[in-house]
Amino acid sequence: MMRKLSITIIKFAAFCLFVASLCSAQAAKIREGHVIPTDKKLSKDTVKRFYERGQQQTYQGKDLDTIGMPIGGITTGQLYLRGDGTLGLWQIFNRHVFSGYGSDNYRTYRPDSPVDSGFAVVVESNGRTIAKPLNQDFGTVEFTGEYPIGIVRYKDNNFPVKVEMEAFSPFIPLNAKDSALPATLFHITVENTSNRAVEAAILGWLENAVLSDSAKAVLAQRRTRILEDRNRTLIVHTAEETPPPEDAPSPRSKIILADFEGTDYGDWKSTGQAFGAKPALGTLPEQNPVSGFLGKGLVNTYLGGDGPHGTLTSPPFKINRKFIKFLIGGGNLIEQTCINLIINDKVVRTAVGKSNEKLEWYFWDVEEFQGSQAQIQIVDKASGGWGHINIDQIELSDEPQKVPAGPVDKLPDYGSLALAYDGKVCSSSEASNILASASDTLKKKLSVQNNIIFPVTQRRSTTLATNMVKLAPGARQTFKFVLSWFFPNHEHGHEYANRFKNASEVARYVLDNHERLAGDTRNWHKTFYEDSTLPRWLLFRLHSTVCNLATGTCQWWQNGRFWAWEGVGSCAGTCTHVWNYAHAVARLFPELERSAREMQDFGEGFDSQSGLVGFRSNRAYAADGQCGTILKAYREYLMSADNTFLKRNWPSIKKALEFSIIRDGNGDGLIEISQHNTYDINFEGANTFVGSLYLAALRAGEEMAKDMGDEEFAKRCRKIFESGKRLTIERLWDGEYFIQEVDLKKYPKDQYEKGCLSDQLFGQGWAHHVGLGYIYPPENVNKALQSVWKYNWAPDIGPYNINHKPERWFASPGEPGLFTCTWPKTPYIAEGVRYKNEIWTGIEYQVAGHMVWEDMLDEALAICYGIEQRYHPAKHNPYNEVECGDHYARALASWGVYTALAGYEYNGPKGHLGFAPRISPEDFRAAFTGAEGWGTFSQKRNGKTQIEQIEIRWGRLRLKSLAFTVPDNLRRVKVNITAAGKPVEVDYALNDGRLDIILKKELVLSEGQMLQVSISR
Ligand SMILES: [Ca+2]
Ligand SMILES: [Ca+2]
Ligand SMILES: [Ca+2]
Repeated sequence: MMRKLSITIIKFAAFCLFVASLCSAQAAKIREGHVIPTDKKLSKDTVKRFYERGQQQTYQGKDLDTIGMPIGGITTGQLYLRGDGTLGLWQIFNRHVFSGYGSDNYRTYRPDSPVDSGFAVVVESNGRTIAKPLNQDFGTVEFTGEYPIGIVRYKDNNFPVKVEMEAFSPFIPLNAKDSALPATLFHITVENTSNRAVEAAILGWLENAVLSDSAKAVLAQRRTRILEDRNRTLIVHTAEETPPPEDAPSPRSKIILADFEGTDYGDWKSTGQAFGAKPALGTLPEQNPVSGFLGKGLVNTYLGGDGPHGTLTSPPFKINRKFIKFLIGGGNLIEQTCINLIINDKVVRTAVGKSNEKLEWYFWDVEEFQGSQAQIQIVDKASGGWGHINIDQIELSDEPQKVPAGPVDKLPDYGSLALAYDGKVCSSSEASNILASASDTLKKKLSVQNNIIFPVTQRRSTTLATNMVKLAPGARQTFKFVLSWFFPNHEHGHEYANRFKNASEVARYVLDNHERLAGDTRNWHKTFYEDSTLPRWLLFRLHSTVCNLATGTCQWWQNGRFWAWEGVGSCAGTCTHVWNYAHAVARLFPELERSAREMQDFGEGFDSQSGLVGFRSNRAYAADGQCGTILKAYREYLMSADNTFLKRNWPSIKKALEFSIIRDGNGDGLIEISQHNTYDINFEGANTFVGSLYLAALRAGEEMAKDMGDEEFAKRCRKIFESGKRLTIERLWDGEYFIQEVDLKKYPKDQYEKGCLSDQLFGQGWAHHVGLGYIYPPENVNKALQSVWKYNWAPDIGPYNINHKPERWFASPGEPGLFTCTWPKTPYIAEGVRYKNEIWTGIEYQVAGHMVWEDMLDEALAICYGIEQRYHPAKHNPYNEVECGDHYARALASWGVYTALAGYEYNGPKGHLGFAPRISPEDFRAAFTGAEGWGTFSQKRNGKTQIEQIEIRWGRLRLKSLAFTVPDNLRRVKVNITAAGKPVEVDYALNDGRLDIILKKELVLSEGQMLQVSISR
């Protein structure tokens, strides 16, 4: 053993010498165990496929199961359109849903559907009426979804009509309010495919799910009405406190079923280890303080920590009161840390804790079970975080517990839900006849009654049946529905509650403005997907992550502040270092990002004394987040129509940059002290992960200082930047890529030292995105990115992950992916940077976007295609790129790839727009956004001329200057410009293939107008 070790040491020393001797040379020998092939096995055919324009994707069969496309308005909750056109998830009730830290998010499953709703097509043909629900059992079902628009097609050869359902929530870039409507539009088109006339109608139904989470803990009733106005019909669901019965008998005295004050559990039976032999006496060892229980004893399964499992079951007892009340605390894991009421071996009521050690009152309405024999079972089946439950004082009572739920109208899931049909419905008797034609299961749950009140513990759905429409063979008819919701009692309120008072108002707004809302949404879809020359799969992938805005990840508070988790319910506070990667929101809805800068980074999270930007709106420092905040502020300034945002925030931005300069210490442009960062660890010593962000931030600071007339600060930034740039090459360049300067003896944990970090040029990518150019010499940048590709991207992550297990799996063996960090040339550091062996789509997009700027197009597309393969619906929901939680914010980095492909540069306040397409520059077309409008840009080259066209499809675009690229061999060109058909006077200059054009007079292009630039030899 000793001998073997010393040989290893000698080998290691020799290896180190060898590496040292190569310190400025090219590729060193690749370490054994670094089983990432340098040959990426990309055949010519595969690469060709990356670039093909291709078709819109359509899925059917098993592939439909995983699909869950967010279909509600941005920041209004999370509602899925499932692959078969049914709705899923239904997280619109302000409940904090935590989708997990990531270990189990990358799994194959069908999203559930806790709320009953749906549509059915009704056909009368040959005197027979048949109602056929629009779901997976229809026959052939096909899903096509390019966010924000989902289309589901239904066909059955034995059925006389086919149906197409188009579903979306209005989504209009730069119009955040109309994109943040708590509503979904459905256009259901029925086409007669038979050769005889038929009559057709649509049934639409919706459960009253108001108080969906509180139902079992409050005394309330649900109310459903059917309203008709202006040729429209609405099902309106609400709820309210149950009025006290008028001549109610006085309550009987309560019965205490268990108070857990004894020295054992009495006649309750326990299994497993979690409950021990007797009730706990308060807090258990290593547990946070437990409170809220009565007397001295309680059930507390933190016995030996969260690990143990067990059950504790009461003897059978007779339910002889209207309510069962108890105190509950501990984990909120459904079916895992819970208390159940069991009747005839069935769980009829259940409750979980709130991940809180304080016990709180909870009650079940059990009036319907009076007279039954029942048992109570307390369950601990969990071992992870919050894997325990606390229970005390179980009582039978005729009165519900008033505290702590509070008034019904203040509950988070209090509000209203509506389903509106834009047209006349048939009478309730006709509707009943139609319902009679439905299957028994459908019939049983639907009602067409138009004014009902029922206890909140009951589940009821209400139905609208549209008037029957005659359809000749080949004829079609579209039925328009709006689903809307209004749940204002979010902890911070909803922006939408400033504009509406209930769900029916929302539905009416959507229908009143239908033409514009649907028109603008389809216009964006057409401009982005259909009118583009980019590969359709790539457009799908890069836009798909934008749907994260319409999930539990993102919120828009009533005070106007945009706020986000990292992933759904996971890690709070619009984390600065995670949002460093996210470009989509800033480009599509810049006002939301501006609010996050202004109200969080330079607002609640800002320490104006020191300039610290708390990275979760707190008072904690993250070095990458701090520098990234400067870059984001610069980007938000560039995406503004004028300089008012910068003017208001410049003192804070400057102060925040000075905070980083102080961390640099000697102003040499390298930050060496401890740097907490997005890998949830601290880097020690100079490195280009934080370093490149710092240098790019200094450049952004210089530009902003100049625009604010602060020449002195601009000069200071430039001086530090120049020094940092020089020293980085001197000290951190290893010949192939950038390394970290660190003493591993002093800091053995969490560092990467001579490893190859995929994010090593994060700040350089940023610099390109905001038009700051190179912060390091181009040849080093290019070589380093080549090395990231060579050493960190695997066509199959399996072999490497078998050697080096990841903390969490976000890719499976057989799938491609880019590792966070590897050690291709020096020994693997098992204790090195955290998450090193994981695959994060956010990093992949960050690197791919940067590769596009460096003209490494094949590599960039291979990385994106790898994500596309991993998120094929055969395996995973293509709309849900996971990391720490579902719909992870970092994935919004995809927009950086998109803007890079166009070589997009924009400065709103200065009226500057430029393009340098990196993909098919001879024939390129893509959508773009500005501060006040969006449209499509195209470039066509032939032998003699190059034509650029900028067409505004929405809003307006103010222009003072333009920039394009021409082929390298052109030295002199002639430029001709027209706007809306009229000539425009310009000055222009050509330098190294870049053509800069200055308009002699500012120009505003409005919707529908086009600017054309003809460049000829
Ligand atoms: Ca007790
Ligand atoms: Ca446990
Ligand atoms: Ca320094």
